[in-house]
Amino acid sequence: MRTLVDAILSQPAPRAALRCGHTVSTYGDLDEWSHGLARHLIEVGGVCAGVRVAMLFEPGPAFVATLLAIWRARGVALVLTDLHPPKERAALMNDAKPVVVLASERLSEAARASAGATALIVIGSLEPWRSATGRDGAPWRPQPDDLALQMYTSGTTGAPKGVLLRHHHLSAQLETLARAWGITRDDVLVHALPLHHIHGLSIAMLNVLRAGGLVHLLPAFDPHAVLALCTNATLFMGVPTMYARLLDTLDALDSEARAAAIAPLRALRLCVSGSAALPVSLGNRWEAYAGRYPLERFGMTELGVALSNPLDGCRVAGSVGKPLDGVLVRVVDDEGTDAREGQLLVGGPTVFEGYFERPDADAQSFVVQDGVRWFQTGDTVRLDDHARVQILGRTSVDILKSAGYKLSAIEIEEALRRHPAVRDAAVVGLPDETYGQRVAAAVMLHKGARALPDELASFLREELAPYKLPRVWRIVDDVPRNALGKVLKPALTKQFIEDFS
Ligand code: MLC
Ligand code: AMP
Repeated sequence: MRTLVDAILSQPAPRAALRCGHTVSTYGDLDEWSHGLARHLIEVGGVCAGVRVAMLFEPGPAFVATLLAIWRARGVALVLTDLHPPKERAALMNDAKPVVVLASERLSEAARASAGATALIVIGSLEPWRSATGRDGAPWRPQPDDLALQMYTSGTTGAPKGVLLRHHHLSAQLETLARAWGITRDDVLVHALPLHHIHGLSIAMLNVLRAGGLVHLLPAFDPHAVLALCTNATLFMGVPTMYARLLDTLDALDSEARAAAIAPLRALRLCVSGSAALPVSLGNRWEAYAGRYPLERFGMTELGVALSNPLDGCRVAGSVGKPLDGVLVRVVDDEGTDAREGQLLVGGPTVFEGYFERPDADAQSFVVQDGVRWFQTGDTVRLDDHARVQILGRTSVDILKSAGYKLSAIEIEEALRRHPAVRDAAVVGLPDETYGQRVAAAVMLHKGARALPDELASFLREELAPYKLPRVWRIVDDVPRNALGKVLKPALTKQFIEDFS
């Protein structure tokens, strides 16, 4: 089996792989930079198969060269982000215990703040790392069985869990996905997703690099920059919130500027939406401008993309389509019996290994039946008459999706309880057309204590990434509870919604 690294490094050296601003990097550049970096990681960093290596970079060639280098040294990449405050990054580092952290010059201080005693390698210019590879038979390639990624995802307990993906999982995920979406070396992707999640990292960026295409990497999502880059591109992939922002931007243009912005959108080969439900109204607005309803698909950190609407043929609004080739899917009711409506289970070669040092979470997440190891996704779905899947929501009220980010209500509540004035907190998601859900917090204070939402938000900013922060606050005496004192989240959500209407 060819790994992603084999696929990327087998592309013709002069071909353009990445464009960031005016800087273009070729596949040959990525090969030579990652070769030199891998040598250093092996010879100086002590990296070998299974060893964890953290990396903190902005989107750009150094990000990709470093990721390839970690993999060439057979290490396991832990992708960090500067969206996290130092505390949150340090918690991930404590869990994963990488032997070394690599960081860009700009983010080296941030990396140092969370690295503790872990060795730090700062990558300034890439040129000093360039090392001729003798491309044929160059050593330093990962094996399909090597662990490739430890990606953190929020769960129903407080702390995020490390999802373990081997190279053969990534290959299986991207081979079937590239076939389904017809990804080729002629593709040019406009990329504005964060790279510390599977959507931006693998489903979008690595998917196109594996095929030898070109990725326009933006430093962050900016609707005007995305629209400008769509000229001469073939692909765009985003979360529904990005589609909402792009549509609002188009709506705000005068008719001449709008017509100029729409023409390149209409020329795109494929626009994909995922990570959260695409509201049908948003899909329809997009279709009115861009000429085609976005291709909606369903994925997870644990398994890449599992279900997709077709590239050609009928895309059904509100449905995430059918399983990709090789992806096994079942829908089961509460008793585990096959049903038309119930929890989605996924099996087959794309399904991850398990959670890092979390046998409890593995035991809760997998069931083995008829020789298949089924992953219980925690998503409630319905099958239509054509075996297409519609996502109805999460089985747990404590998992939220806001702007495409999966959030744990428990993690946010635990962080709030660390504030000295807070006695208890309950976090829920309020339905929202642009964000999917808005995070809302009901906070109960200790007797005599005072704290304003702004102060609580500033406190949380030191604890959690900004995208996890509540946007709606209530200071309350108590929240609806059952006889055992457990918070009734649906009743609390209703209260919040009524307060707004
Ligand atoms: C931002 N804002 C929010 C918000 N995020 N309001 C409510 N809820 C949220 N979640 C508000 C801010 O307060 C601010 O308001 C304004 O929006 C701009 O904020 P911002 O921080 O500049 O937002 P922005 O950077 O533009 O972020 C929006 C985004 C980002 C969509 C670009 O959230 C994003 O990159 N999401 C992608 C997440 C992702 O990649 N998920 C994939 C997980 S993997 P004001 O009033 O100050 O203007 C996965 C598997 C799979 O799910 O299937 O793909
Ligand atoms: P993550 O853990 O961040 O990888 O998020 C995975 C979750 O995102 C899934 O379990 C779903 O709940 C959600 N998701 C992904 N794609 C879609 C989609 N197209 N529609 C609805 N939910 C989605």
